[in-house]
Formats: sequence, C-alpha cells, structure tokens
Amino acid sequence: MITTLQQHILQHQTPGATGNFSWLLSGITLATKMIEAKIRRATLSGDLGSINQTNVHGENQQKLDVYANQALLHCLGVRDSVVALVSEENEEPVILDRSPETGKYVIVFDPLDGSSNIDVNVNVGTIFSIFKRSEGAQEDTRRTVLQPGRAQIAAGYVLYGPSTVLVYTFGKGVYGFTLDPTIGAYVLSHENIVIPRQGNYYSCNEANLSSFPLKYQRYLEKLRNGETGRTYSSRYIGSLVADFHRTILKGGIFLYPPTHSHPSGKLRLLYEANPLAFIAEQAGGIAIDGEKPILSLTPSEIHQRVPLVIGGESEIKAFVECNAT
Ligand code: AFP
Repeated sequence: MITTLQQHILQHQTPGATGNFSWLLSGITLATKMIEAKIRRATLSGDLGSINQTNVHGENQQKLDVYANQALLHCLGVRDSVVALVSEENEEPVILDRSPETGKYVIVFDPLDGSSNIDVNVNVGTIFSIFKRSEGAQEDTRRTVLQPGRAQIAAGYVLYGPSTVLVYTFGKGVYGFTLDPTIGAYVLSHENIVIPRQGNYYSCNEANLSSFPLKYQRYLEKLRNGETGRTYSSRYIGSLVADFHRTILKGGIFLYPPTHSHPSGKLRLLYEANPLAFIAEQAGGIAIDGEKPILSLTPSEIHQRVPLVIGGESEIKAFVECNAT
C-alpha cells in the first residue's frame, strides 16, 4: 500500500538501531507539518507580513519566519538526543544540557527559506541537516556545530508548494515524500531520485549578471549561445528550495555567484549549501563553491556565506572546463 517516512526510516536503519534517529526525524516532520498548516491559512489568519524587526543578518523578519523557527526549536528541543540547534534566525547556536550518552545529534536548519516570496503566494521551504556530536563537544560547543559538510549524516528539505514535499538523504540515495493532508503523513512519492546528467534549465538572478565574476558571465554566455550542445531556458524563483527541487528533478544548474553586494555569495554554507550539496551528490549531481566541492569546506562560523554552483554532472563539468580555458 503506502510507505510513510517513518516506515521508510525503520526499513533502512541498521539492525539494532536505538530508534533515536527516527524519533529525531519525527521532530522535523511534526514541525514542518505545523509550518505548512500555518502557511496554508496565513492569508486568512493575518499571519502574512513582517514583524517590523530584523534578524541577525539585518533582514526583515516575517511573522512566518518567527513561527517556523519556534516550531523547529520546540519540536527538536524536547528530544533528548539533540545537543545543539543552529538556526538561520538565531545569532548563536542553542546548546542543550545533554550528556554525551544521550545528546548525540546537532541539527542545523533554515526554518523558512525564501520568505520574501510568502506574501505573493510563491513557494517557500525548510532546509535541515543532521550531524553527530563531535568528540570533545562537551568542552567546545563551536567544534560540534562547525563540521564540514562531509560529516553530515542526513539532510533534507521541505518544499511548501502546490503540494508539500519532503526530500531527504541519509547517505544511501535520495527519497521524496508527499504530505497526504487527508491522513497527515508524508508518503513515499519519489523513490531513489537521480538528477538528469544534463538538463535544459539554468537558474540564477540575472539582474546581477554584470557583477558576477567573469568566469560566471562567460559560462552563462556559452549556455545562452548553445555552445555546450544544448538549448537552455532560464528559470528563477528566488526560493532556493524551489529552484533546487526543479533542478534535481528536471536537471540543469543553479548558480548563486559572488556579487558586488555579496562578495562571498549570498547563501549560507551550514544550512543552505551543505544540505543541498549532500542531496545533490547522493542524486548523482555535483555542488561546488565555484572551485571546490561544497562538502569539503570547513566552516569558520555558523552563518558563513558561500557561492553555490549546483546541478547535473554535465553542466557542472562544462562550468569547470569553461573556466579552465
Ligand atoms: P529570502 O529568504 O530573504 O527570501 O531569501 C531567499 C534566499 O536566501 C534563497 O532562497 C534564494 O535563492 C536567494 O535568497 C534569492 O536571492 P536574490 O533575491 O538575491 O536572488
């Protein structure tokens, strides 16, 4: 019949597993169901718009940003297996007083990505990533939240669109689940997602083109001229989760290069680039910061920004080759 996310985790977990991991993920699924329910009614319930306050990055905080953050902090914070929570909306990590025997996991998340799109009813998403608590974390909390992307044990996102879809990996392929609102469960809908080797879309904010480094401009010109052997169309939603979801299903490439206003790129390494890079690699794609694999980067601070070039093998190789000549 159906396979729920919970069943899927149980089917794939190693024999003798404690069940902590599935309990942890149930915290994420519960929070994202709360967020999706709030989003669906936001226009009617007066939950759209900003709270006239800026977050740690100086960005205007939306009411739904605040709600989504609280939902995740609550649903994950009550789980004993969590020792630290890192959110885009919090300046510092939330460290929980848990012994190394019980508090084994660190969760990093962007509660509501693309929130400036909410008011116009365009897709938004939640992105998350899970790490094991690193050795010595008791004394040095920085070490446990600043791990390279390769150390992720699971990552995923939820896209709040015409339907609500949760896509995740725990390092053995990528699976997609669609929320069935009639039973309140995420049901397996995308078995073993593989990104097409080559696609037909490129995705970037072309209004910034003149401030992209030359290598990016050259590559985009090649795509527009059909020099890579394909005719490309452009698509850009401005919600990373939605742009990435299209890229992983249909193929192509998404780029957020350095710009004059964001010289290190705009996106965040820990809770945007890393989780999507893990998913992309598991689906057969590639994610780089313009040069190096995203997953090889060791973060120096939790809100660090990074340029992101992510997509199918053919597009990323063409990007690298174009820039080597
Ligand atoms: P908001 O959460 O402020 O809407 O930003 C969304 C985002 O972080 C990411 O989801 C988009 O890919 C990117 O910013 C869009 O940025 P530009 O508006 O500069 O294209």
